Amino acid sequence: MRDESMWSTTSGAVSRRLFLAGTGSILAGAALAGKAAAAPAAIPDGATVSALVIGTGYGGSVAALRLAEAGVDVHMVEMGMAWDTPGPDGKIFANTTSPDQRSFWLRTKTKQPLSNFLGFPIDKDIPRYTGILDAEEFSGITVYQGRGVGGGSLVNGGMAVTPKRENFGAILPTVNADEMYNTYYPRANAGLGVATVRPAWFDTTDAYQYARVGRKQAQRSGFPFVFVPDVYDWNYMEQEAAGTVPKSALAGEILYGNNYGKKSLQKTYLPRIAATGRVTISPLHRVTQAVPASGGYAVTIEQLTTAGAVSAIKTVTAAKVFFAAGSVGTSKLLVKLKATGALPNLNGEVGKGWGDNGNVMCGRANHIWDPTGSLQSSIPCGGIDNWAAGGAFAEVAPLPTGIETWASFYLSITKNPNRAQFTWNPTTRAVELNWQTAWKQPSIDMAKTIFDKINATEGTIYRTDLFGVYKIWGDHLTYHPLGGAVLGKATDNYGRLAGYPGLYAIDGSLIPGNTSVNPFVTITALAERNIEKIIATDF
Ligand code: FAE
Repeated sequence: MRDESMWSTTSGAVSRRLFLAGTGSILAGAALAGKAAAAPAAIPDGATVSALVIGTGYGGSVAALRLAEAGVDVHMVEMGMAWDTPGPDGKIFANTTSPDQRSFWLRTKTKQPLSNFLGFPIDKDIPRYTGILDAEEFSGITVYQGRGVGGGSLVNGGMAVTPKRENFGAILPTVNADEMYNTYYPRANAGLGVATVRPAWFDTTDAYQYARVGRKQAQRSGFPFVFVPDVYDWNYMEQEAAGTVPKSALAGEILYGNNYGKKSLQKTYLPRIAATGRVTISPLHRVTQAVPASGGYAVTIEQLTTAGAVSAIKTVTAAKVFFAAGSVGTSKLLVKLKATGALPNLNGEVGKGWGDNGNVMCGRANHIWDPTGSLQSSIPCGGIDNWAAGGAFAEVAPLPTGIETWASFYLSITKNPNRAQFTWNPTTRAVELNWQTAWKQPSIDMAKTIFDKINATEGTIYRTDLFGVYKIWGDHLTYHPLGGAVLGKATDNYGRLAGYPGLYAIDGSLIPGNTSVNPFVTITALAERNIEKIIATDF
C-alpha cells in the first residue's frame, strides 16, 4: 500500500492521484471531500475542452488553479509521468547518490551536473525510461529540466527567492513593480509555502556545517551572507536531524525528486487544483501541434509509453490554450509552429531573448581544519550577495556525497548579458538554440569577483576535479532557462501571444533571460498577475 501521507496537503488528506486522468478510480474520486470526481481516463481523442494547459510546472499550475476557481473546466497535458507510485525500493523518487531509471528522461547513461569526482567520471548506465530529470543538450549548453506532474518543482532545490526590488526594473521592465511586490509576490510566496531555516538550528546542526563554513569565509572576505528562503518544510528537516521521521534532505535527496520534506507543487498548488474538481491531467502526453480550428484550436497530443514510444496520437479542440511547457518547451513549440505554417502569424520575437540566468558552478578546496561535514542537507539555505558590485549571487550549495570532501561548492547566478535564439532547422526538423560556450565567460568573470577574493583571503584554491579533468568551472549547463516568448515582445504585457486570440504563454518563457536570483518565485508571481487579468478580460 502506498504511503498516502506523502501526497497529503498540510490541511488534509487530498490524494493527488485521484485526479490524474488514467490513474485514479472514479469511485475514489467521488469520495474526495464531496468534490466532483475527476475524469477516469486520459484525455480521449476528439475531446473538446474550454482551456488546455500544456505543462504542469509553476506557470501551468497557477493557470489551472485560477481558471478552475473561476469556474472554467481545464485539462492539463504533461509529457512526464505522474510520480505518484513507489518503485521496487518503496520510494517514488531515486536518491541523488544512486541514480537509476527513474532519474533521467530517456537516456541510457546518466548525465549528472557534476560529472566527475576526484577527477573520475561518475556517470553510469541506466535503462531508458521517462525519468524525472531531462538533461537536454543544445549546442554549447545542457539545459536541465524537470519532467512530470509538477514540472521543475519535482527536481529543484526549492530555493524560493524574491528578487531585490531595486533589481526588478531590469528583470521585467514592462511590469508594474508596485503591483508585483504588494500583491503577486506575496501571493506566490504564500501559495508555494516559502519559509526560512530557523537561525538557531542552522547555527548548531551538523547538516549545515558546510553552509556555516561558506558563511564564515564569505564574511571574512567582506561579502554579505544571506539566508535564502526555501519551500522545504523546515520543521520536517529538524525532525529528520532528530531521527524521528524518514530522511529526505538529510539523505541527500534532491536532483531526482524528494520523497518527504520538500513542498513541491505536488504538495501546494496541485492538491488545491484537485480540490476544485474542475481539472483533469494527462501524464505521459506530449503536445506537438496547435492550429486554428472551429471552436478555437486543434491540438495534437502524443501519448507516450515509459520507454518513450508514441502509443497513440490524439487531436483535441480547445477554446483557449496556455503554453506552460517551460522556457525551452514553450519556445520549441512556438518556433516550430510558426516555421511550419501551423501558426504563421506569431510574431518575429518568438524564440528570442533566451538566457541561462547566468548560471555557473565551481568548487573550492578548503584547508584540512575547515571540514564541510559528511552529513550535508541537500537543500541550500544561504547565499553570497555580490550582485551590485560584481554581478553575482552565489548559492552555498551542498555536495551531499556522504563523505568529508573538504570542498565548498557554489552555484552562481550572474548578470550575464548574452541572449540566444531558438530557430527551426528544416533539414533536421528540430529546433536549435544558438548559445555559444564562450558566452559563459562573463559569468565566470562575475563569479570570480567572489571566489578569487575568498581564495586569496583563505589561502585556498579552486577544485579542479568536479567537472572533468582539471576543469574549474561548471560552465556547460543551466538549471534556470528563461525567455523565448518574452513578455511585451512575443506577447502583450499579460502573455497573450501576438497574432492568435486565445493563445497564451504563462511560464518562464516570458522572462527575458535573467531574474538576478533563482527564478521560480518570479515565474509563479508573474503567472498569478497575468492569469488574473486574463480571467477578468478574456473569459
Ligand atoms: P517547468 O516547471 O519546467 O514546467 C514545464 C512542464 O511542461 C514540465 O513538466 C515539462 O515536462 C512539460 N512539458 C514540456 N514540453 C511539453 C509538451 N510539449 N507537452 C506536454 N508537456 C510538456 O516550467 N529554481 C528556483 O527558483 N530555485 C531553485 O532552487 C531551483 N533549483 C533548480 C534545480 C534544478 C536541478 C533544476 C533543473 C531547476 C531548478 N530551478 C530552480 C529552476 C526551476 O525549477 C524552473 O525555473 C521552473 O520549474 C520553471 O517553471 P515553468 O513553469 O516555466
